[in-house]
Amino acid sequence: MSEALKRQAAAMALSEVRPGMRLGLGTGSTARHFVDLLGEKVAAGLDVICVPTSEATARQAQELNIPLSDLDTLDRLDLTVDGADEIDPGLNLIKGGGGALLREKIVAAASDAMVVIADASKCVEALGRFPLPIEVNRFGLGATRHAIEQVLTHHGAQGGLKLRGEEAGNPFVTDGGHLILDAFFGRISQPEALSSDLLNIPGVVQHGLFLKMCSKAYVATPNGVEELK
Ligand code: ABF
Repeated sequence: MSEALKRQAAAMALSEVRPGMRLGLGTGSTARHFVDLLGEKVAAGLDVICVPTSEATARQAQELNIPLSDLDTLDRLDLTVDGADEIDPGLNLIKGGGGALLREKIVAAASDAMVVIADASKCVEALGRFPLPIEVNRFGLGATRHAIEQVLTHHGAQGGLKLRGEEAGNPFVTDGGHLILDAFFGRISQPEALSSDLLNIPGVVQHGLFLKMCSKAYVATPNGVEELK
């Protein structure tokens, strides 16, 4: 999907931004368009304060002179705009392909509304085609991995578990200093149960299922941007 279409979805989300808003800024190539467009509005005088979901987004926002804060200073946000890896018909999401899922979830949970921007390739009938990212503490990795594998078996995962970056000999490390295990399901039939089973494992920091968190999605198609809610 072209960058131009992603930018159209980002522009639709931008139309929801009002002066004085406290915004969460997502991560990824689609969210990057939103931050770009927001930077133009800020340069033209729009007054907003933003919390970034990654160091990468923070750098981009700083270059654009977008005022930044954090969730120590602001305990609630009005709106978060972020991308996604998968969107189901109920607006449940898989996120974390970009490795920023923990901060993305903290920021989204602190927001009154979460708007997702994406291209149509992200829409699925059921979550799970995209490997589910699971952020884990480095300590006890082997034991955590074993416990996650048992959960995968219980939930009928069709594939295994891969430590992100392991094949390249360079494990991916998140902004929080954790590792990511990607779980290959094929189809997730009980996302709520899977979510709680994963969070019951002590070494699991967070996972990329965002259930009932997204209030609206702008999905770019070759025929225009569709609003889903
Ligand atoms: C973030 O960026 C992630 O949660 C998701 O993994 C990814 C989507 O990236 P893109 O917009 O580049 O497809 O939103």
